[in-house]
Amino acid sequence: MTDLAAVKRALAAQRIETPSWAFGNSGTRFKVFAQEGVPRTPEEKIADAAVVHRFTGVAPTVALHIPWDKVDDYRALGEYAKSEGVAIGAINTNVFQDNDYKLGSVTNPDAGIRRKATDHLLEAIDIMDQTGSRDLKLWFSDGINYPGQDDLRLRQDRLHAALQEAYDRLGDDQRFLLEYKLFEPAFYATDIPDWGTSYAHCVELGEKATVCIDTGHHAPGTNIEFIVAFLLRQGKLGAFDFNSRFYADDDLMAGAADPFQLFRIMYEIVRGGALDPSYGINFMLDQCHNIEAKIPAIIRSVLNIQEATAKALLVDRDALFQAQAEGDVLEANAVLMDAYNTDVRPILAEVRADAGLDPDPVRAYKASGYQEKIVAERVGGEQAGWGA
Ligand code: PSV
Ligand code: MN
Repeated sequence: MTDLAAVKRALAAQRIETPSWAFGNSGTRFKVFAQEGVPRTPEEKIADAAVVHRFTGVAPTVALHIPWDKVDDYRALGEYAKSEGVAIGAINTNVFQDNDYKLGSVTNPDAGIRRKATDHLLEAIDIMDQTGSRDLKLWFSDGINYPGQDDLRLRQDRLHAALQEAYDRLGDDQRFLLEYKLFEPAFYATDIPDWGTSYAHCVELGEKATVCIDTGHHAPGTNIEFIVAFLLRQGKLGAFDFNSRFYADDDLMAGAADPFQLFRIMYEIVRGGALDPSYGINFMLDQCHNIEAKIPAIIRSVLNIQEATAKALLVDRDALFQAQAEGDVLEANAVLMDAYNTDVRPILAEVRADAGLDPDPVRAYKASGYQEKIVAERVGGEQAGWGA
């Protein structure tokens, strides 16, 4: 039997980090459709993130991406975030948008370019010192497009050297989140293509290096919950970048493409005792809202993760373990599916009501007038975003 009060407590304590870039304009290589009311400054992105937190109650931190969110005074930005009711979370590095990085950043054959990329990682740690951030998220677009283009093994050596330098610069309360991605922008060989590569580098570096699972960064059909279970067992899972994919790295709303997969992932988190923020996993979103309104899409993503989590918490684990021990295949599967097929929206509505929130955060956001306010106010200036 599941203890409903404990389920509600766990849901109330859950934390999800929003990404500053999801509030900006984004698109594909074919077109970026600008939207009205989109933030023009890091402060405006933080203000939008604070609104997501105000309506959901579980998104109190926002990740920054440097240099997209570059400011002169990060302490002041942190103070601003605090005044809005949120805090700055992970610092993301960007060594993929400079002409120098055509052949790679930290794995580039040119030592000068490797230096420049590594210096950016160190700069990001300086920023963490000012924002009080614990997490440095590293994603490298590095890789090659053609067999023979560069030496696969040497590139691993260069990668390790840069990671080691940044690792050595981390403070006592800081850590790495090392992300992997199967392909794109490199089409033949990516330097950190999978969790195993990320894990091996993290093990070599030490305990402050952990793996970040971006749910969109796998081959179709990959069993992501297995990766979660394995990394938890090794104490090497540091974070998620949640999003949905139908084909490749689609960056759609978490839970939109495959809510069952999200449930299976969250079940492994619950089963591993890793849901509570004190465990140290950073549950981040990493999404782009190309055609839909951004703030309600981010709220919807948070709700989808909460629903998957609620279902995972409802799994009758005693019954499940018993069926597993008895080799009762059908019963074990039925126990899991019973939880998945439960409508958890009423439970979450109660959790929100208990926290003084509207039970329906998307509806409440739409009724709040915030969207109309930012459309009216954010006129002129340059909207955040990238592309055409
Ligand atoms: C790369 O596809 C990625 O998932 C990394 O996390 C980046 O930092 C992020 O997207 C930015 O778009
Ligand atoms: Mn990511």
